[in-house]
Amino acid sequence: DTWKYAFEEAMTDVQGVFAQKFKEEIEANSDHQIQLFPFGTLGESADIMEQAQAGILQFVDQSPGFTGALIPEAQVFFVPYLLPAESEKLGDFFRNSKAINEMFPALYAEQGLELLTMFPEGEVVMTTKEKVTTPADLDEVKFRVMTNPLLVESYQAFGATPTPLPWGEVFGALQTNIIQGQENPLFWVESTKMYEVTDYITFTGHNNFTTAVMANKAFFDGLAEEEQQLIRDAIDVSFEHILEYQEGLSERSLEKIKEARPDINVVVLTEEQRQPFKEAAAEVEAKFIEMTGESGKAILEQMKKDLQAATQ
Ligand code: 6CS
Repeated sequence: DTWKYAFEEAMTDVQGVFAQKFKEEIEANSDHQIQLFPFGTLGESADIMEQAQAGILQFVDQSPGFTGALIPEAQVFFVPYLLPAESEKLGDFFRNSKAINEMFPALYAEQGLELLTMFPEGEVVMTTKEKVTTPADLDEVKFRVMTNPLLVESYQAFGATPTPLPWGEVFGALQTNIIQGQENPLFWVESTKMYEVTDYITFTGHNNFTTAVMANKAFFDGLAEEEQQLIRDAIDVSFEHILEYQEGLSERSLEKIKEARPDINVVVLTEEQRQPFKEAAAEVEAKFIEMTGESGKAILEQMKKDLQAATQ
């Protein structure tokens, strides 16, 4: 039989490389086939999630940036400066985190989803049309964020006018100046040519991009134990593969961007310049707890413990 797996990026992007490894592992170790659906083949992120919940797809990669409406606690990934921006320290966090591996699966299960893994996709940078070194520079800047209430809060706290949009609308909206900024990891800035429609790349250090892979839960629960193990093993191999694949990827992507757009401006905020952005984080954290109550608070506390254990 054929299992369908949709994701939010192109085949050659990070989610695509993960998915291709997963497919390779499943097909090498079983008679199952995996059919991959990259971005643009089945709709936006929200569409593929609906299809996975309905059981039309067996697997889906949806980033927490789009899962906030469904699972408010997933917005914890948008408390600024919670995750270290650099990816190096995140492998152990995602491998061992109790919040990720024990608490989140129960929340995804309530939505008919078997959470299989979460992994980092790289340091998030802002790309804008004007220079940004202070929150005041974001005043009047319509800044695109993923469709997630807490990200809206973050960018409000950063001084911008947050504009939630699905991915498919971002390039055009920048081109026509409906928005003037967006945030994403560098591989994505490069592969989607964000450098053609924005002129400044700013390293603020406020986040690393997290994504999540899940299965339709009824499908997964209906599998024999050996098949569930086959899937878990393929996920583990793909997880290690994607971390390795990303070593140096941000640096290489930045080089490619500079080659394609020699006059691009790259600004790395100093520790001092980051301070006002860091101060905004407390407000966002309070909002997160307001939105998610005890359940969110417990996840946030556990995440902090897990991060400390992984990064000390
Ligand atoms: O910003 C977004 O919407 C997209 N960013 C990444 C890195 N992957 C998929 C997502 O749709």
